[in-house]
Amino acid sequence: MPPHSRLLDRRQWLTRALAAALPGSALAQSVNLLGSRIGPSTTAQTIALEAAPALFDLQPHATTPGFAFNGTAPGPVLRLRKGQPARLALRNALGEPLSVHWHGMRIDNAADGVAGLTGQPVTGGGTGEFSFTPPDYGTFIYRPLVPGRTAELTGQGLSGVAIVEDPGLPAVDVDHVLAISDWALTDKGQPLPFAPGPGRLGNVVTVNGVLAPARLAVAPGARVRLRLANLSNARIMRIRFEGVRAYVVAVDGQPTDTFEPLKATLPFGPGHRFELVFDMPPEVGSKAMVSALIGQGFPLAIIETAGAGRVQTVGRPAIAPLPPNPLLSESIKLQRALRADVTMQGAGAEWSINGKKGLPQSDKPLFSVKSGSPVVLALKNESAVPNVIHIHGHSFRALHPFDDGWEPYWLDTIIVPAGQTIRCAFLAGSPGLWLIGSTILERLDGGMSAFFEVK
Ligand SMILES: [Cu+2]
Repeated sequence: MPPHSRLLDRRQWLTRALAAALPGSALAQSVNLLGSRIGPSTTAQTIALEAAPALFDLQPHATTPGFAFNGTAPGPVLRLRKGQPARLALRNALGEPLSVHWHGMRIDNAADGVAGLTGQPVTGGGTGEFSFTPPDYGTFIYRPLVPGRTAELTGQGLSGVAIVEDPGLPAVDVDHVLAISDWALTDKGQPLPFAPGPGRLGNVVTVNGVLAPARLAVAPGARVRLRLANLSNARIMRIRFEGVRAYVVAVDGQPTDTFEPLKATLPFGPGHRFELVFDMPPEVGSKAMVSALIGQGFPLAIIETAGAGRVQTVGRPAIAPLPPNPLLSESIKLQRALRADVTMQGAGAEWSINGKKGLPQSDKPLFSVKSGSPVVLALKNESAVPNVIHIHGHSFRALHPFDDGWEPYWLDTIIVPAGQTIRCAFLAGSPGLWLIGSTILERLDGGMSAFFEVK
């Protein structure tokens, strides 16, 4: 086939994909679309996303201008299948370049969506097509990653949750996403100005695009799986579970041995995901609550038993772990690891790693390593505030401070307290240039990023 006609085919495919995913009128009406609710789930391996200006109803008697994927913020929950190629058709109806990064997914580097590092962004008014194959089950985040512009693009509403669906074992009665965002708004609902700084903390918290708390009615005795994702630009919170015994079954998308969090609380930085399973009490009107420990405690979600239906709880097995991910090695030969420091510094609007500003200025990798080789990074936070650091395309283990033991879960994002060092270990994944960057997006834009090369 001559290249000319192949190009036409690609264009035709893109148009068809967009037409299939968006009702005919949605493309034309995407401006002035009133809807802050999370979009309906899609299960297609062909994902059509349109990023466009939108209006949200986040406060009474006010509309908030922002940006939306397919008309909502967060965008639709994307449900993908493990090991099967997914195709993204992206229409960028904004006036500036846009990329889509699949936060936490260990996919090919070319699909990682770091503008200027792993590929080129889609220009304003343009379209692009990307394909990737998710290797792991789990809960992930999609959002723009355009160095210098990520904070504003995301803070205006562009982010969403992507789920790679597992077989649903052990079985639960309810599987529900809680996507948490915070918005910095005036009392008239207008976004406060975006400016470089240490991080934009919101004053309006939404869960799945509606004002917190989200309310969920389930059958008495229901076994519930909650998938929490922190989509906020900068908000590090502690979350607490009340009214039930909640067990963590996955951290940052990867299954873990189940554990009950200490004092029923978890640290929850931007970019983190947790999956929890718990059993609701058998009585009608019982409540469970997920709250953020902000101020006196702030309810994010209230789950209440209602209705005449009753789940069969007699003889039900205890809450058990998800099957482990066979692709993640249980042993990493630390003695043979390449070792490198990732030193975080900064304040105000100026942030750096190892004394250098990252993308788009930096052009040299921190280190180069062969695929499959062990790597140990010392994540050193020399700033006066906690930092949240994320390694693209890899899941890592946090090592114990005084020996080479490790925490019993995998992470792709970690909170490093001020003045502290946390070491982490992983096996270098697929070839390419992988970003290490702050998930406090104002710091990412302000220079807190670097990258390494896998050969
Ligand atoms: Cu990421």
